[in-house]
Amino acid sequence: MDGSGPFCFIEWAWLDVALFGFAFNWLRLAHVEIKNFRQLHSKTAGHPEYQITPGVETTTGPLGQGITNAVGMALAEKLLAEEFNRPGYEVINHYTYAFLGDGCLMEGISHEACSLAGTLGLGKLIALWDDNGISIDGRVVSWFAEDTPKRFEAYGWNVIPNINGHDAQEVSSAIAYAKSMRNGKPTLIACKTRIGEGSPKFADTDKVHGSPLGDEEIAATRAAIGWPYPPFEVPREVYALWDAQERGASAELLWQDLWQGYVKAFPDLSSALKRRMLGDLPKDFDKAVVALIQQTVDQKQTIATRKSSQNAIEGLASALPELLGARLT
Ligand SMILES: Cc1ncc(C[n+]2csc(CCOP(=O)(O)OP(=O)(O)O)c2C)c(N)n1
Ligand SMILES: [Mg+2]
Repeated sequence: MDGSGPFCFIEWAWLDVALFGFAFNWLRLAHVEIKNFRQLHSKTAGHPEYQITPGVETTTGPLGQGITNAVGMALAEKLLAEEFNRPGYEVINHYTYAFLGDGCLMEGISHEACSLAGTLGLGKLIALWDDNGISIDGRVVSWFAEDTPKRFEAYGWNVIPNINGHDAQEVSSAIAYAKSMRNGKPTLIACKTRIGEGSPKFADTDKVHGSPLGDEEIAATRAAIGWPYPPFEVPREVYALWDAQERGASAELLWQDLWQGYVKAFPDLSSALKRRMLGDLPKDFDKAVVALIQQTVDQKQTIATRKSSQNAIEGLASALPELLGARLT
């Protein structure tokens, strides 16, 4: 999950180099798409768009929206696992990861969502904060000075502070540690980074937030980080390192085996889960909705709109078990 839009180039790079296994290789992005970054109608837009780029499961871009979607996805995982898993059949069992920046943390919606994630104990949510102390308008200290680790601890999260975000091994160990805690809390990993790392003139400045570096500075950056390859050339070794086809295929085969057993052992549960994954409505959903509307019209109640909202949610929920909503009274 990309929290803040600007991160999405990481996603495009992953989708360019990664191979996941036979059923998921269609996710690979044609390398040429990378050249169309931030162009209208391209598959590599400046913010990820659902249904335009394979591998993008939701549209993000407004700051705070990515982490909030991630909370929703982690909640979905937890609810589905509780409802559908059976001893020996953990058919739902995955982590949700989110990247978020300073801008996401400033948005009010991130407070609401992250507070709820702590309250609900979404222990399989792992958020990586790009803790670079800078935003589009410069250093954040004069308008965003709160203690973010303390804020997340107060929500009931695990916090792993001071990780070097430029060190893949350190980040990977932090993720492994987050998974090992198993205390039912979501985890925030604070990844210290320098924006534009490697650019001699613009590193650690807001100038690299979104504007191109220019040819001269790009050449200087390549030299500074020791990257000898020409533009858009990805060395074979990188593709080889990101080739997870074997691991992906065997993980998928294992899951398919588990699923076949589950289908035999729990035919009703498995068909209900399959329907939800396909996004289909229950068989008699239309009839139930028409009956609910008719009943409401017949009752002609004079009630507060929040009460009618509650009635609608409760009425629909009995016909659509996956519906979530909040009672306000
Ligand atoms: C709700 C919302 N307001 C404004 C923007 C425009 N915007 C895009 S990125 C950004 C700054 C984000 O700063 P940060 O998360 O620190 O990213 P960094 O500069 O460190 O990459 C802003 C204001 C937006 N995408 N969404
Ligand atoms: Mg920042």
